[in-house]
Amino acid sequence: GPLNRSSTVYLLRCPCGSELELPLPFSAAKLGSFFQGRPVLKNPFQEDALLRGYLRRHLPHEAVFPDLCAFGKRVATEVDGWGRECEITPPRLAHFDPWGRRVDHILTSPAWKRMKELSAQEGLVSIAYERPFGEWSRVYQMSKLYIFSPSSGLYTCPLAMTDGAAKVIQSIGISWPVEEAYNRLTSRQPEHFWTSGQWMTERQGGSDVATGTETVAVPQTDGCYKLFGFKWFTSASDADMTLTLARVCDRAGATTPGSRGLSLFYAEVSRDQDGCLRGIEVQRLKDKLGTRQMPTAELLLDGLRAHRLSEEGRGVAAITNMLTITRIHNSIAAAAAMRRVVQLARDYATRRTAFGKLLKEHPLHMQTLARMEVESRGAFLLVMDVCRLLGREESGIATQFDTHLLRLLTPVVKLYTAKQAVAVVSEGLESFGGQGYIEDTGLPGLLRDAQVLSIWEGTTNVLSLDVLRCVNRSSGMVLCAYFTHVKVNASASSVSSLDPAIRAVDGALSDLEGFVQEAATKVPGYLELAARDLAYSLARIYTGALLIDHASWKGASPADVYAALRWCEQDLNIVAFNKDRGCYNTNCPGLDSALVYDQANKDEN
Ligand code: UCC
Repeated sequence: GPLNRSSTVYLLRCPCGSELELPLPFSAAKLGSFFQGRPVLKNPFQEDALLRGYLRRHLPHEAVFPDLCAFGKRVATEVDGWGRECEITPPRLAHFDPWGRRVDHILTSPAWKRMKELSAQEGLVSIAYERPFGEWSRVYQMSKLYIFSPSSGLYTCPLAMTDGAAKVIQSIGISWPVEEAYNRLTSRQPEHFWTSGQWMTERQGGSDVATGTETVAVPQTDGCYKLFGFKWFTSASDADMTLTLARVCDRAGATTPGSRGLSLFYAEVSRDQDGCLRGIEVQRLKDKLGTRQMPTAELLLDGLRAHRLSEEGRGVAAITNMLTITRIHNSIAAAAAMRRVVQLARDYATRRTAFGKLLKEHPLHMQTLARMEVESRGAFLLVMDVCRLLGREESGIATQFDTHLLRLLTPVVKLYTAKQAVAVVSEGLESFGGQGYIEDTGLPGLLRDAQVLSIWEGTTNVLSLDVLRCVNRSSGMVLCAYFTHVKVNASASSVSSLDPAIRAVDGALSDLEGFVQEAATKVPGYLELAARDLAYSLARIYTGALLIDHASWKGASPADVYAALRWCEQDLNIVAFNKDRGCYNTNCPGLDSALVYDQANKDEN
C-alpha cells in the first residue's frame, strides 16, 4: 500500500558509494496508512430479497412497501445509532434519592426512551390490534419488528411482553379493571403508550413455574389483592404494568400447591406522592451476559395491589396466551439476528481484501455465507408461517386444523430458531475475522443477545416437552394437522428442479410418521428422550416444505430454488436417524448419566 508521506526516509548506501533514499514505513506515521472499510448497514428492508418477495406474494404490497421502506431507512440511518447508545449506556438503579429516601429509580438512557416513542408511533404493537390487513396484519407487524429488532437495543423485549399482555386482556375481555391498560398497550400516542412486564420467574422456579412460584395473593375487602413474593428475573422492569402469577391465600393463610394453586394477576407499577414505588422494592439489576441494554431486575413484592384476572387456579392456562405471543416475538428476534449478521457480512465481503482479492471473490467464504443465508431464509419462512396462522386465528377464520398447527409450531419455531441464531451469528462474527471479536464494532453484542433467545421464554428442552404436551392434550391431532399440511405444501410444486428437495421432504415425512406410530407403542420415557430430536425434525421438515412452496411461487427467484435444495440436503429427520442408533432405548439414560459422571481415573485422595 502507499506509504505514509510523513514518514522519515531510510538511507541505503550502495556498494558504488551512492545513496538511495527509501521511505521507512510507520516511522513518525502516527496512524499508519491503511484503514479497514467498515460494514455498512443499508436499509434492511431494501436489502432483504426474501422479505420483499414474501410480502409481494401475500400482501397488497403497494400498501405496505412505502411504510416498510421508510421504516427501514430510518432504522439504518437513525435508530441503529440509538440501539448502540442503549448498549453503551446501560440502565442503572438508584436505590436512594440524594436525601436518603428509598426510591428505586431505574435510570435508562435517552435512546431507550426514544425507542418507546418510536414503537408507539410506528404501531409496533398496535398494528396487531388495529388489523389494517385482516389476517395478514400479524405478518405486517412482525415484518416491522423483524426490520427493527437488531437495531432496537432490545426494546423488542418490552414490546413482546406488551403485545402478550394485550393479547391476554383481549382474550379475557376488555373491561374494568384492564380496559384502560389495554387502550394504553395498543396506543400509537407516545405519551399514552404503556409497556407491560411478565413476571413469572421466581427464585425456585425458572422453568418449573408450577412448583416454584411462592408469591401469595392476600384478598382485600374491596375485591383486590395484595401480592407478597420475590420475582427473580423480571425483564424490562421499567414497565408501566405487569401480568404475574401468585397463589391466593385462604383466611388461614394456606395456599394450594402446584399449578392448580396459581392465578393470574394484573398490577400497575406506580409511585406515591413522595416518588416511592408502591408495594415494590427493586433489589438489584441483573448482571447479564447480554441484553445489557435492558433493565432486568429482582423485585420484592411487598403488598403490591393487584387484580385477579383468571379464575382461581387457572393462572398458567391464562398466561399461556402471553407465552404464545412472546415466543413468536422471540423467533422473530432470532430470524432477524441471523438476517442482520448476514447483511453485514455480505457487505463487508465487498470491502475487505485478503490474499489478493475481495472476500466475496473467495469461493469458500461465499459458501460459508450462503450456508448462513439458507439458515436465515428457513428461519424467516418458518416464523412468518406461524405469524400467518396467528393472524388467521385472530381474524376468526382459523380452521381447527390451523389452530392445531399454531399450537404445535409455536414451541417448535421458538426452540429451533433460537438455536440457529446462536450458530449463525457466531459464524457471522467469524466472517469478520478478529474484528468480529472487537467490542466497539458492535458485533459481539449480536452474539451475546442471541444467546438469551434459547434461554428465556422456555429453554429448548422445556419447549420440546411442550411439543409432547400438545400432542398428548390433542390426542395426536396437532400431528395429523402437521402431516397433512406438509404433504400438501411440498407436493404442490410443478418446478422440476425442486424434485430432489420434494423427494427429501416426502421421505423424511413418511419416516417421521413411522417413528410417531412406533413411539406411541413404547413406554412414556421413550418419547421424552426423543422430544428434542422430534422437535428439530418437525422444524426442519416443515421448513423444507415452506422453502419448496415459496420457490414454486411464480415470482420466485433462482436463489429461492437453490435455497430450498440446499436446506433439504441436510438430515431432515434427525429423530429417525437417532432412533436407528438406539438413542432412546431404555438403557440410554443410564449410559448417558454414566458418561456425564464418569468417575474413571479419579485420584483416590
Ligand atoms: O418472563 C420471561 C422473560 C420475559 C422476556 C420476554 C421477551 C421475549 C421476546 C423477546 C424478543 C426480543 S422468561 C420466563 C418465561 N417462562 C417460561 O416460559 C416458563 C417455561 N415453563 C413452561 O412453559 C412450563 O411448561 C409451564 C410453566 C407452562 C408448565 O406449567 P404446568 O402448570 O406444569 O403445565 P400443565 O399443567 O401441563 O398446563 C397447565 C395448563 C393446561 O391447560 P388445561 O388445564 O386447560 O388443560 C395446558 O394445556 O396450561 C396449558 N398450557 C398451554 N397452553 C401449558 N403450556 C401451554 C402452551 N404453551 N400453550 C397453550
